[in-house]
Amino acid sequence: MSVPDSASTVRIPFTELSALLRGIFQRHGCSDSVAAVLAHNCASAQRDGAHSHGVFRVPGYVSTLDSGWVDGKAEPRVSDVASGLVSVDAFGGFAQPALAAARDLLLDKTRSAGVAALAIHNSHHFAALWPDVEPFAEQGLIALSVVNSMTCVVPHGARKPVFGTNPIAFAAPCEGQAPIVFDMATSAMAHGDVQLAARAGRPLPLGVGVDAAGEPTTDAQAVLEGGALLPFGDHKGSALSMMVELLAAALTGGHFSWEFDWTRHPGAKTPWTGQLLVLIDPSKTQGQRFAQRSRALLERMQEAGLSRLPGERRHHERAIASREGVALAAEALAQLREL
Ligand code: NDP
Ligand code: PYC
Repeated sequence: MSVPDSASTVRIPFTELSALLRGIFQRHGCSDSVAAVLAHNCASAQRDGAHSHGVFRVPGYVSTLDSGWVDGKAEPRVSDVASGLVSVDAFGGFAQPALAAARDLLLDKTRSAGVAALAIHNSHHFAALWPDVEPFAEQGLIALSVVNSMTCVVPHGARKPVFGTNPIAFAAPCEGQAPIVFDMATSAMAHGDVQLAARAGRPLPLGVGVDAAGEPTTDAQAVLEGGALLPFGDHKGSALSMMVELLAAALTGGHFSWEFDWTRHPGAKTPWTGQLLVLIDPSKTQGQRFAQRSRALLERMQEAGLSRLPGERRHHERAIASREGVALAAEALAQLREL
């Protein structure tokens, strides 16, 4: 499924896209509640122009569900393990329904203690991470989340892949505007974007990946077929990616990115790993002042010449989508309708 270009773009209402996706997930083995969560997540990514994790991912979800690698009907088990800690066993299902199941308890703990963490394990995350943090900042909280994925990133100074593309997402309230949100892979490029580049025959920038012989390459296909990605920012991104493995897998009880074997499930695409989410209630230290201080920082950055904030492009796309409908390629919509 391709990124829409202006020639082939169609627009449909968000609710219609969500309903279409929900039906697809149900048809391919998800319970109604899991299908609703995944559909909302995927439609939101498409709405915001987050193309590497919008409808482009649907064939991957479907082939994974059909392969039996993930349990679309798993019932997450939530455990209240400590005053500031909730643990969820996703039972081989998706991470987002596990987060949904723990949300109320996590919010109660954060509101009473000022800080709380959610450790999810035995879970599959195949999506953008910002939808997991943004809603908390809309409720006045600071949220930080990390998830590890499948081994395809060579640690800085090493020769073989160990890490996943391991994103970090952060969201914080800001007075008078949408929360400040960033969400970034710790690899030089998300795997999804390498797939999109390969599909479009676009070269990658140098420094993104290596081929099967470990040589630098700009050929996206060579990265996907036996090659590997590199961390962003050399040793610095590599250290962050290592941190994500420790927090999302070692701490939660999930698999490291290199630890699961999906070879007996042809079509499996979703990493079977773990996720950590930390919430902080800034009103406990700052009252209403945190959001004002966020605003002051942004204004200072803008006065210094900053023309674009992280998250700004998504909000721009979201505003257009709310007026005109969610954009997707005509052939992608046709493929969804077939599915
Ligand atoms: P990008 O490099 O596209 O963007 C990273 C962040 O930087 C975003 O918050 C983006 O905001 C912001 N940004 C981009 N360009 C600028 C700019 N010029 N000035 C200021 N801010 C900017 O993201 P990635 O390719 O690293 O990741 C894409 C997605 O892939 C993420 O959603 C991530 O969660 C997902 N992913 C998921 C994985 C999983 O295992 N589930 C694994 C790896 C990645 P904006 O959004 O507004 O463009
Ligand atoms: O784009 O790197 C990625 C990715 C991995 C798992 C889900 N998305």
